Formats: sequence, structure tokens, C-alpha cells
Amino acid sequence: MDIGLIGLPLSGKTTIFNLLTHSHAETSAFGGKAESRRGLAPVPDPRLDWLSQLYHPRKVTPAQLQVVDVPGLARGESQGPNRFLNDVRLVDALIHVVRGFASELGEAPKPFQDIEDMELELGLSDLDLVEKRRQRIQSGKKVTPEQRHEMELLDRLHEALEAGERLDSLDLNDEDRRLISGYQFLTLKPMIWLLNLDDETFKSGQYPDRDQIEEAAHAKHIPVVLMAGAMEQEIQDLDAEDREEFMRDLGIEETGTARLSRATYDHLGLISFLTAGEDEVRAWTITRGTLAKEAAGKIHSDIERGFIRAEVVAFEALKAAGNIARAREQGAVRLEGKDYAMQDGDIVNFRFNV
Ligand SMILES: Nc1nc2c(ncn2[C@@H]2O[C@H](COP(=O)(O)OP(=O)(O)O)[C@@H](O)[C@H]2O)c(=O)[nH]1
Ligand SMILES: [Mg+2]
Repeated sequence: MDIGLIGLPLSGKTTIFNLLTHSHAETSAFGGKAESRRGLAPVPDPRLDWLSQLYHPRKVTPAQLQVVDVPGLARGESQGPNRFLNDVRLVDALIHVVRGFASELGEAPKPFQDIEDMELELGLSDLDLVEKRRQRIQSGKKVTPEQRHEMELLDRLHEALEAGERLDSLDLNDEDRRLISGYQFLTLKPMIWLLNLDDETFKSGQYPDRDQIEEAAHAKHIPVVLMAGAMEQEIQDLDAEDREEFMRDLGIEETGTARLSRATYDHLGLISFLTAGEDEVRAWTITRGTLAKEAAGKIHSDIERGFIRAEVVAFEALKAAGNIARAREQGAVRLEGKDYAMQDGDIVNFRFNV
């Protein structure tokens, strides 16, 4: 899963990127580098901590999302040949980092305006693609039945985009999706609005333009996550003990990184299954509804090919039992076949034959 961080310059993209990936790339009060930067973001998961206490494994491996810090998009830039768009077209989801703090140049935040501007840029860029494709089909010698179908679909997309709607608001069937899967439309990608606030606003929750933003988010089915990027960075840089105390003082139970990861998981329909033993405790990312055999393939193609059964215990059941032997006694460990739909937090031991 690749997640693109987009936003106007100086909105805090690099700050958020650093938080998510635990890196310390330079942030800048004058806009950042012109290159996209990629990194792996471990997904915080307290279940891994509990399992590590139980197994004392040699290695703990969290699930990971790949994030891309995309150079800031200046207003009106989507029309030209902009590298920003190429980097963003290939991601699976977008996080729009919106400035909710007064900039170092003294500009007051205007987050709703920034959101509308970005939505407009993304929509215009999709519209441009639709028009180019329509022209290409029209200028061809013969129009095949499949192309006729595609033209009808493109007309629908065109109409929606002209009306300022996102493409993900359309009811597209599998055939429609197949026809346009190659285009990587930006307004078809799952979107999260991340409001990057100063500490005071974050604590009060009364951020600028809140009513308008909540209304738009509701209408477009876009989750809004609030974060105080600069403060989160301070929290992350503390050692574990100080961090807990600091967060308790602030009345924060969960880091912004954890909340953002969870929102991303939910919005993308992702879940984690876990494997646990003395070698390694590990979380694996799958989409909701993934069947046991396919999930096994995440670990190794041999395990998928030679799949026999999955031995499964729900994390909460194991935690309640205290250890695997007692969970077994309580009948909480089940044997599931290849068509079992994996659940979030399943701890799995795949039995296979190669
Ligand atoms: N007050 C405040 N400043 C921030 C916050 N996040 C980032 N900044 C500052 O805003 C400037 C731009 O941040 P940066 O992450 O480089 O933004 P980018 O251009 O979108 O990558 C830097 O001076 C940061 O220190 C925040 O949450 N609160
Ligand atoms: Mg930057």
C-alpha cells in the first residue's frame, strides 16, 4: 500500500512524513525539496507489544505502509506537465495535509480554501485525462463496441467532474472500473484530510473553518484527522517513559501517528493478521475479506500453494486466556479451511505441505 502525502507548500507534509516514518528529513519554512521522498511507516499496534511480552521474540515486525512525501503543489499547477502528478498517480491513497496553523510568514490558516483548491486541482487533472482519452478514441479510424462503452463511461465521468464531483462519488460497476483502471484518476483514490494544527487549536478542537470542513467531509465521505504535527514530533522524540508522562499531562491517549494509521486502515478497508512465536512476532496487512489461503500467500507463496489448514485464535481470546495452552483448553483455537475470511487480529499458524 502506497500513501501519497499531498498539500500546498509549508502545510507540514515533511513534518508528517518524518513522524510516520520516524525519520528526520529537513523541514523548511521556505518550502521543501523538489523531489518526492519515500519511506516506510510502521503501523502502531499495541497487540504486537502484548505478544512480545508473551513470546520474547528475537524480532518484532509491525505492518508497514509506504508513504511518499510529494513536493508541494502550488495553486494552478495541475494543468502543466508537473512531476507532482506523476508521483501521485501511482499511489493507492492520498492524505491531503492541510495547514491549520499560522505560517512562519504570518499568514493565518485558511484550511477550507486550501481543501477546495486542492479538490479543484485534482478534479481538473482528471478532467484533462478524460478529455485526452475521448479525443484519442474519436480520432481513431474505427470505434470498437468496447470503445463505444468506454466513451459512454467517459461522458459520465466528464459530467461529474464538470459538476465538481469526485469520481469516487459515482456508482461504478466492475466493468466500468476495469475500463478505467489504467488511468489512475486522482479523485478516485481514497482521500483523507489531515488537518495539521497548532497545539492550542488541537487541544480545543475548535479549528478554523470547522463547520464547512466537516460538512464537506461528510458529503464526500472523506475522513478528517486532526493532528498537531510539531507537538507530535516532540512527543516522538522523547524516550518511552517521558512520552507516557507527557501524553498523560496533555490528556492524549493515542499518538497522532496511531490515529492516522487507524483512519487509513479503516478508510482503505485494511485489516491485520498476526503471526507469533519465539522467532518473530509480526503483523501482516490484508484487505478485509481476504480468505485464509490468499492471506497465507502474503507470508510465502509456498504456504499458499501447499495450504492445508489455518490454526486461528483471535487476539482478544488469547489475551483473555493468557497463553496459547490455556486458549487451547478453552477451545478458542480453531482450525479453519482455505475459504475462511480472515478477521482483524487473528493470530494464525498456517499448516502447509510443500
Ligand atoms: N506551528 C506549527 N508549525 C508547523 C507544524 N507542522 C509544520 N510546521 C512548520 O511549518 C513549516 C513547513 O513545514 P514542512 O513540514 O517543511 O512543510 P512542507 O513544505 O509541507 O513539507 C516548518 O517551519 C515547520 O516547522 C505544526 O503542526 N505547527
Ligand atoms: Mg516538504
